[in-house]
Amino acid sequence: MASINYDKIKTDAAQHPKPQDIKYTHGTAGFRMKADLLDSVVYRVGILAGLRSKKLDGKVIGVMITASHNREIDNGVKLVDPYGEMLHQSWEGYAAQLANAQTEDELVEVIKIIVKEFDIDETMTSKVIYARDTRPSGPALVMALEDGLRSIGAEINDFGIKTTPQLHYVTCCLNTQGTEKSYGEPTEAGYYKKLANAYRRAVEGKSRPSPLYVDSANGVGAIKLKELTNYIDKDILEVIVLNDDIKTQGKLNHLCGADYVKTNQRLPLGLNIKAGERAASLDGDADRIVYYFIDDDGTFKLFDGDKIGSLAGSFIIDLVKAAGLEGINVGVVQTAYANGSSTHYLEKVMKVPVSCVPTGVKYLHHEAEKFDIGVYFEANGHGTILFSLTATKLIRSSKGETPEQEDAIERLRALMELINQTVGDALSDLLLVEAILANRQWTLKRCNEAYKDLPNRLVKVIVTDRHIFKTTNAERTLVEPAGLQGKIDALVKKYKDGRSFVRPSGTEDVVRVYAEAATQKECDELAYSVAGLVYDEAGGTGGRPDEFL
Ligand code: 16G
Ligand code: MG
Repeated sequence: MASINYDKIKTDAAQHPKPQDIKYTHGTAGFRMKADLLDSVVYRVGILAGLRSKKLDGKVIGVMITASHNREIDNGVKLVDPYGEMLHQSWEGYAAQLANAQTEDELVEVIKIIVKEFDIDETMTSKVIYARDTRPSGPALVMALEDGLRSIGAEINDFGIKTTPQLHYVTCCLNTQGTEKSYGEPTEAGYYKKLANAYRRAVEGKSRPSPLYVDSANGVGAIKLKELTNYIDKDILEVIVLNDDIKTQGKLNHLCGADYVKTNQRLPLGLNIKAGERAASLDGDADRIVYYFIDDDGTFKLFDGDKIGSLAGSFIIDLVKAAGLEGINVGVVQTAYANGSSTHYLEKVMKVPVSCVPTGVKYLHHEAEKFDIGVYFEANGHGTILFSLTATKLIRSSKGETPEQEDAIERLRALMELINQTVGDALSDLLLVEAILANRQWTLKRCNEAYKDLPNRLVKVIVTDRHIFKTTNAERTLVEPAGLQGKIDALVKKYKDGRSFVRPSGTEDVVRVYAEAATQKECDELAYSVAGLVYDEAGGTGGRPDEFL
């Protein structure tokens, strides 16, 4: 392989000029903003992916073009590291520098700095696989990405329209082929077969739960979920896919999808379930899922990521015990958004260790890796379960002494295959929840009785500069603006079971305020008082969020 051709980069980059006066930030999940501002960023991310692959001895790097649950006019781009993890943090700053280099000369300078900083062998091969969701801006951004990849001389592999977790899956498969960590067949069909076979094994001998209605946010999840269900016999799972219009412009995530349902705590448009029925919503790139049902009295009941995580955690713990594998330690990882009741239930009732980390998959994933089996779920519905290599080998090789033990071990083996361990995956998580319902022979309403959520409220505040907000203690305490936390604490003290925290969003230009308290009224009061405080004291713009005061 030849060295990097900097002249070619200069010429190519001129086709993707950086707009003036825009400062790009690498947020929680890569770059995300209005799609028409992303051309130069995506081109440069192509170069970055090539460099990252070179640094990792030619391992395959993934690039996903999506803006998840954001509006349809937004888009985004993020890198996937070789085993499906998010881009290593040490590279995020350089990603931003690349995106912000104003001229072609500056861009080349930054590339040279990266090469030097990471001691990259320029002649090393680089391999990149990429995919996109169904957004109308996707194809043009893919072309910009391909230009960037060609500029750096990467071997390219277009994986087409996929869910984000499918890209994580295939990246991991490509990099583990033929090793003891071999993750599966590196194709879309391989993904479906792996999940479908595992589901069949996980529910062996159990009767089918009632049909599941799925709101797929009019996004990529609709086509991929239908595909997946083609691999699973109707006798063991019946899924009715709704909000599957990926053609009509403006429908993606509009009044539907996991984020809408979680935030508004109500049914999405296009889905009318009756008492006793259950449904789930995916987000725009199908890496989040929340469940819900209509109670006998007609009320909407949300079964969010905390509930899913708690259900999965308790099911796994029971299986580990039933399998006679008590040596395996199970832990749960949450963020500050986890409902206080879920943390209480896990720690005090299930007696599971619970860690709290900052928002974002990169933090949750790494913390979960510290356990033999680490369950991580964000309240918003993003989550998965990680099995360490030791736990995997033990579960694979164990022989039960009784038929009951053998059965539990076999179910654990099936779950290990069923769960997409590379990242939270709405389709895999859907099968996980359905498998638990089938095994327990419980309704979702019965699962929901494990604990009762504390009323909670999330409020957005628009401020002049969200970057002045600095947090610590897994985002539960504000360090800056100085003095604000003390005032928040004073408000929280007034409410029974009150809790509130403030953090800058990593994906939107807003500050988020979360609050919970004993009753919905008190919780709303607390949330809006804190939001008002932030607005007044930290540069609020565009209307004070004081609807409830
Ligand atoms: C991104 C994160 C998700 C997080 C959310 C928070 C990844 C892959 N995704 O979607 O984990 O919950 O951002 O958004 O890390 P916020 O910072 O705007 O609240
Ligand atoms: Mg998403």
